[in-house]
Amino acid sequence: MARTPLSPSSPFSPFSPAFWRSPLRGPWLTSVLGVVLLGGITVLFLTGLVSYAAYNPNLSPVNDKTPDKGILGFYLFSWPTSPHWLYRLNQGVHVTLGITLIPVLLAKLWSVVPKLFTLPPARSLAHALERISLLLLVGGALFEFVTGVLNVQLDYVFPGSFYPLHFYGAWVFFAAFVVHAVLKTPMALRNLRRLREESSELVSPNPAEPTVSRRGALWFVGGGSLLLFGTTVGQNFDGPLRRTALLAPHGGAEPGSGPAAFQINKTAAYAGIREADTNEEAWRLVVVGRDGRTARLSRADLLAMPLHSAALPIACVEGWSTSDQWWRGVRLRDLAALVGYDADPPDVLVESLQRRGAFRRAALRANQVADSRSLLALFVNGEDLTPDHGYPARIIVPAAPGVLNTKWVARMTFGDL
Ligand SMILES: Nc1nc2c(c(=O)[nH]1)N[C@H]1C(S)=C(S)[C@@H](COP(=O)(O)O)O[C@H]1N2
Ligand SMILES: [Mo]
Repeated sequence: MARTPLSPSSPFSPFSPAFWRSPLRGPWLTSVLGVVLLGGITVLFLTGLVSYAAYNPNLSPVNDKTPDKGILGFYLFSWPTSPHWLYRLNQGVHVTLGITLIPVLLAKLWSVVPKLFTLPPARSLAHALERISLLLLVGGALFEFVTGVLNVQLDYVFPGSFYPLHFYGAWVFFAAFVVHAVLKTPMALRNLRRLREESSELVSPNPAEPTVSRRGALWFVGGGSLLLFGTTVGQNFDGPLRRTALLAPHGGAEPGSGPAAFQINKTAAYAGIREADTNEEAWRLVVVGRDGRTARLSRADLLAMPLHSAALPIACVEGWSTSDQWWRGVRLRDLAALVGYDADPPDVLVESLQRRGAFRRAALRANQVADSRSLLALFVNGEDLTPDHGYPARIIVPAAPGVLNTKWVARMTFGDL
């Protein structure tokens, strides 16, 4: 055969094993990285499923961004309200771990990249099936990491469709991942225990001089992960620690100073909230209940109701969260009682007066309405809500994702959804 650069016998062709010269590649390195990913990706999948359940996706059609999820929604459960930091912890782990694993994923793909170029493409049916599953595995991994990072960094670049993409992608990816893990984990563990390199198609037949040891390479990957971790994890804390989150989104959205100095997602200006709509004269909260019973309440009316306090965080799907803030306002279940639901309050649909941007309404479950810490907050940390945090009134619910804590509330409709 002519030795054209692309023929497998030419050392200049990626289809030739001799083309891949790094002396680092081999079963040990691939196995170490694989075992780290085995644990890490399992945790990512589980925290991802849990996070999805936290949205109350079955409160259709308001919250549900994946209407055709079918049996993939089999596990959905009523998201609890305790412990109040549940979503904060879960989502913090999901996003921080996902970002931290990026160098490990890239190193793992690098360590096996020669296999991509194996010829012939399929030696047998079984081999063909294995390669297709690898396509789903690698494609799925890249897809999930890329959509996750884009969502965290760019805030819904795919209008309204991040949820179905990331949700279905997770199932495809994880199915391929399970197959791969079942097939490869026993061998990976053997490779780790033996430590000595056996012959393997991963080992270059034509290795270049090493410039770094395998352990050195591993330290390099670990160092990359540590760097990402260190520049991300701070977004889960207030104060100076948040400033260490160099990679976190909203790095520029300065929360300012004073009692309301905690992270802001969308500002009042962004959401098109005008003072003319929120001042004492203009703003009324409309509460609708049993048999259409309706109450129209000014902020003064709300202040005349029993006020309660709760220390609760804001925790966003993007992976940032605040520590507990002191919210003060009217209990959601007291509002339900006002319109005919004295005992056993039902679900509620909350609508914002916001006109701009994607977010307008969110639904809460009966168990969330019933919790005595679930408030229509009027104050935070001892002062009136600021416009950016939702003045005149916002929802705050324990353990719920931030997106359910509607700001600038205009209307609440109680009833089973
Ligand atoms: N009306 C309205 N409410 C909203 C939002 C919004 O864009 N508009 N963003 C939600 C999201 S995604 C989060 S994380 C929290 C953030 O609250 P904060 O800006 O007070 O920190 O508000 C929620 N409430
Ligand atoms: Mo959010």
